[in-house]
Amino acid sequence: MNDRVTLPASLENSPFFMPFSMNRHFKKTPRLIARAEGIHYYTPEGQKLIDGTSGLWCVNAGHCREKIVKAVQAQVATLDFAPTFQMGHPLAFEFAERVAQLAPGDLKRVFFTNSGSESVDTALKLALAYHRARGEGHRVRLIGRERGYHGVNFGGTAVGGIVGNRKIFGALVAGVDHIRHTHDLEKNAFSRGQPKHGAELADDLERLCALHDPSTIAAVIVEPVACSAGVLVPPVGYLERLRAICDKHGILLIFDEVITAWGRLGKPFGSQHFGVMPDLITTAKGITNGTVPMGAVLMREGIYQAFMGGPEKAIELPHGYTYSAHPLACAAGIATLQVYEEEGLLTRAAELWPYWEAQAHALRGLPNVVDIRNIGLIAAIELAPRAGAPGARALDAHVKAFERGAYIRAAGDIIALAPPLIIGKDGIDRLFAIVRDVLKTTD
Ligand code: PXG
Ligand code: PLP
Repeated sequence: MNDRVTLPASLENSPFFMPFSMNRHFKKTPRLIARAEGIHYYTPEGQKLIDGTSGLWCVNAGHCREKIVKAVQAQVATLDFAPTFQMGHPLAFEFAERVAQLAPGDLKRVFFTNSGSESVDTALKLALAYHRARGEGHRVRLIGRERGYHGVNFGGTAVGGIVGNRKIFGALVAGVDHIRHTHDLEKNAFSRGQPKHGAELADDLERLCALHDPSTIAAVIVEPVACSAGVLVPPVGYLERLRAICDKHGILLIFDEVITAWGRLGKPFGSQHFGVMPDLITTAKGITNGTVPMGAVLMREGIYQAFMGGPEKAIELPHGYTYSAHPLACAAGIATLQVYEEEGLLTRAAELWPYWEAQAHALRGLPNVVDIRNIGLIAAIELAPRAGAPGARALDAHVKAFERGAYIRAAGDIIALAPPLIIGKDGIDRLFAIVRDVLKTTD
């Protein structure tokens, strides 16, 4: 145990402004984590918790993996930081090569960022600049989807479709519109895998094309599975239809794979599971197993080449972050991909899928459960909200689960589960036993 972990007597007046948190409530009744190993977290008092959400959907290979820890330790003592603006360090090129090897189709060019939010804003800027470089600078509009989550920077907030994340931040970015979301409990409740109904919701993009004229639209961004808004799995045929409409109108399709990449759906990328190729992919989280912040944008060869036409002694893309391709992140990323490969983790969700699905759907019939849905190693349990108190029921379940030995996420009244891909049947049983017990006793 890390002997530097000291517990303050009280957090009530702590200066830490916690992200996406109920600060005052949490600081009165804190739930702290001091240590992690494999699929478990440990509280400062030593209580063991199953990590039911891979941290925040990022620790796909499980916690504190020796190979990754050692790679980062060695790197920090060798090259702590090096610029990648007009300079380079070998690991950046090596890591890009390894990411490209796993990337689908011809999405083999890699731009490094430090988070999913930065990946999203980078992809949106790339889309605009790409069209301009090809003489289609009139394509200025960006289309997102209701209930989409694309991080918290200005572009991502603007194309995002979770109302609570947008409404207090002013006018955001001009020229953004949204297609309808795909969630339809009346038709699709208790679907296993992709729901049957709703492919035609992709046609909502045609509505926006008719409204704005397609020649003004640069890109459409969607999550292949909308995870943050409560695991909205795309209906059968939906993503294919979105792809066809984008092709018809010359619109770039961006898949935000910040959660669906790195094995979560049983393939390296979610696009490969669905068999639908986007033009750009945003990724982060699992790219370094959550160890060191990093993100990346993958793009098709034609997009990269569109920037390479000018004079050689000119900066092709005036965009990048101080920490793009940070040496620690590259070291963590290379070791992470090795662990994924050695342990077959990028396809393991496909093997666990039937067992996972059966255990998830076995919760049907418990109090207040109005839907259960699943894909890959992801499941969501949607609860009916308490009258006048949306979110309260799932928050209670989150707190109760913590007390009983599991860390699970609540998004509104939806419980989301996505454990590390190293989990076994025994771990899945233990996780669902706790969730069952919690649901039985949550009024
Ligand atoms: N796009 C998608 C699809 C995401 O899921 C981001 C962008 C932003 O990534 P960063 O690294 O900037 O946070 C995300 C992040 C949750 C939860 O519990 C989900 C995310 C982050 C934190 C919590 O659903 N997704
Ligand atoms: N703000 C100022 C004043 C800066 O100098 C920089 C980077 O040089 C940034 C913001 C952007 O920081 P980052 O590159 O870490 O995103």
